[in-house]
Amino acid sequence: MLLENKVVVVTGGSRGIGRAIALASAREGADVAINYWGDNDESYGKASAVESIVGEIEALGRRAIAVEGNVAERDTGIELIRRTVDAFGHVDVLSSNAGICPFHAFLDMPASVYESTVAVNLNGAFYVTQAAATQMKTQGTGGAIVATSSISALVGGGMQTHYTPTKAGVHSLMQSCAIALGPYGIRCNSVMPGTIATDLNAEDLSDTDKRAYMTKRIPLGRLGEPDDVAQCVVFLASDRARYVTGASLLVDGGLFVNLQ
Ligand code: RM4
Repeated sequence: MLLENKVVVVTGGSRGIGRAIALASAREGADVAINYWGDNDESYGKASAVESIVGEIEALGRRAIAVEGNVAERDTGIELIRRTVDAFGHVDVLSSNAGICPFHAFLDMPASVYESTVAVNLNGAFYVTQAAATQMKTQGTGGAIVATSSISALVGGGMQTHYTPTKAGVHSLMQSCAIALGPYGIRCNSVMPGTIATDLNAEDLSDTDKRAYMTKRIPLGRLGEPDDVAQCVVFLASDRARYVTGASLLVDGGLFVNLQ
């Protein structure tokens, strides 16, 4: 068990990649605190997405709490960590995963779309990382922070001019936090998912031509699944990566390197 008795905090943990990270962490022996925002629809049968993930984790014999809040607000991260410590006594791992990507053309993009994307993806990552690292420093036993950056930290998207800079920022945040937090034994790394089929891009990939184009560009021949990313997050969070900090791991099926 790679995360035996660890306490893992996952932002955006009720759906998509975050949900997979929460489940994978529980399967590896962790108790999990899940942040979610406005996810009350009954999208998983009778239960909401967050009730469903809490139930799945408890069915694995691990503990789970769900804390609602918009990570764009600084107090959300502070409250999330407080509630986690109240419930489980400590924090060992942060998966800073919450993110949005409302695809939009550049020239007519409203300020609200740009500003909300920056607020959630970059400001949110900064605030929740700060809150978790403060608790880890107080605990004095180190920790691991894994941020969900993206292939889009390295390449662009014509409909993602608001989004790609935030993912580059998250990547850079982890590099600087690795330096700032290394003295406390806190490791900071990022994963860079490629095109992973989730709610985030369901509408975009409902265009069958685009879905086929993206799939054709991927050397492994398929879009990614959330658990493909979650397994890499578990590795970076675990003691197997004990000497890895300031690093980033592409999880993209070879998409980034595939020019021809
Ligand atoms: C990723 C990449 C994918 C897109 C998601 C939303 O960074 O651009 O192609 O589907 O974002």
